[in-house]
Amino acid sequence: MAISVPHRLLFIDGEWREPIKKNRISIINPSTEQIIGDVPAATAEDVDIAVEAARKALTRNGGKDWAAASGAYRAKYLRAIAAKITERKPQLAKLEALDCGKPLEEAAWDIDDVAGCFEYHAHLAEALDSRQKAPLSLPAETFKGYLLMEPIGVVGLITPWNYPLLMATWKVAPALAAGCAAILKPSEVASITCLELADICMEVGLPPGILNILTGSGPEAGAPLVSHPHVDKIAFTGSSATGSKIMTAAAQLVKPVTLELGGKSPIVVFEDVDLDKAAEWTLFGCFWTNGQICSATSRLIVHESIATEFLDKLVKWCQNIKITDPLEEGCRLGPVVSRGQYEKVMNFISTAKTEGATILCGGERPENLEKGFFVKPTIITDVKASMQIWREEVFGPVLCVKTFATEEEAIELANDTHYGLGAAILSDDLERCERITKAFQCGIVWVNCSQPCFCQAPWGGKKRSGFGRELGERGLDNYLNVKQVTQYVSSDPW
Ligand code: TXE
Repeated sequence: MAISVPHRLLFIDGEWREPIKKNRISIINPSTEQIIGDVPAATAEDVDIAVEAARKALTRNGGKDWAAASGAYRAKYLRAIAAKITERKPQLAKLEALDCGKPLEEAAWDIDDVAGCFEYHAHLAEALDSRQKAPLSLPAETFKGYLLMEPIGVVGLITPWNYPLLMATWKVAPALAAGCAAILKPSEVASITCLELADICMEVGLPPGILNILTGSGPEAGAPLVSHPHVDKIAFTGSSATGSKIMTAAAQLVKPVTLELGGKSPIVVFEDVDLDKAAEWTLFGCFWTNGQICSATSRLIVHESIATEFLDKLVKWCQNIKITDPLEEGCRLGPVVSRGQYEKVMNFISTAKTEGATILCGGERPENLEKGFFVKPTIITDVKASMQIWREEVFGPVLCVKTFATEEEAIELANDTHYGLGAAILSDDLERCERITKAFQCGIVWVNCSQPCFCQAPWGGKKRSGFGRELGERGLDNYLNVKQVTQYVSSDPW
């Protein structure tokens, strides 16, 4: 089925609105380099209008329409959105594949995850009702204490391009479940499906102003959202550099932020593994979504006794990965998202060569593809821990490799990074896995796998990978103000 990009406007106060400055941003298909449509470009004026709409939505009817309604009431909307997402999965998956270049099959998994995430947060919204007035056990009989879980208010959600609709959902679903009103600012690089979410919200009759979606650039639409005095919290996923800017701007207003930033996650492979299974997880862990995952396990740390055999296997498998247009049957690896990202990845590879590393395979565009931002899966060896390729996030299909002799050495290599998002260990010795799990300095550990992600499990990192957790009950709590109430219950004077 041929697919066209719907012409959309900004989604503000439950309706489509032309951006005040009437500008639009072109969408480029990364496989063909052709312009396939455009999205509206919001500016500070549109942000003001959306924030005003969100504030009104929270207080409408004394708050009873949303913020002060029961979690069960809000859950109905979350479930209705989930059902519509599932109904529109074929269209949404194709748009996602077109926009950001991921294979259609992967885009379809993402859409399933989006529906699952809304569904899961419907449960959390219902469970929130039973968390209201949770009694506190106070050490004085003359006092009674309890907790009220209140929405934090109007939230600004700023998201990246690698999982456009899924990353938006990780923030929108808990914000709505908690009773907040939100302004979503997706990445200007890929935001088509986020505007389709707006269309779905209209279809299910979400109260106006509860979710507003402003496409546009970081400086023009993202920055005014962060520094808006009536936005109570910012949740951000993106680069560490932008995360740092957002934290600085938010600090001026002492505004809470959660930051899910970059990574350079290790995968440690011991000599006792089944090499085929380990190779599969290693390739999946680094090349899924074309390596454009914050948690990509892009530093392979392999035991020296199996390194040659293991790398031979990885290289052979890499050579058989089908690289083509993401909408083509059997595509396993599409293009990276944009020309800018393509040039960034190629620069990393050429710097690695200049610094003395060896390109074991890949390192170039596929010979048969003239157009598109394609990069062959690349494995780099003879890497030193001081090299840029070992230290910085590439965000492309590039795996770099070091070997180790002892467990201590493996842990030291794994932790020798400014980042701390994920880490994987592959070994048959489960006691060793447990020891190393504790030693890893990060927020997510995969044992005998890499990348599986469930919305029940809290997601986030430490060090320069950011702070705060998304998903799970902890993720919901980011959007809540926990109000403690202490009541004097004795008839005696105090
Ligand atoms: O990211 P940005 P970009 C990494 C990856 C990639 C690099 C650059 O290494 O190569 O970041 O990608 C908005 N105030 N990741 O430029 O700038 C922006 O519009 C407010 C890792 O796309 O971090 C977008 O919506 N908002 C990452 C969002 O921030 C601002 C996923 C992310 O953009 C802003 C993507 C500002 N001043 C890229 N400037 C991950 N952790 O998953 C930009 N934005």
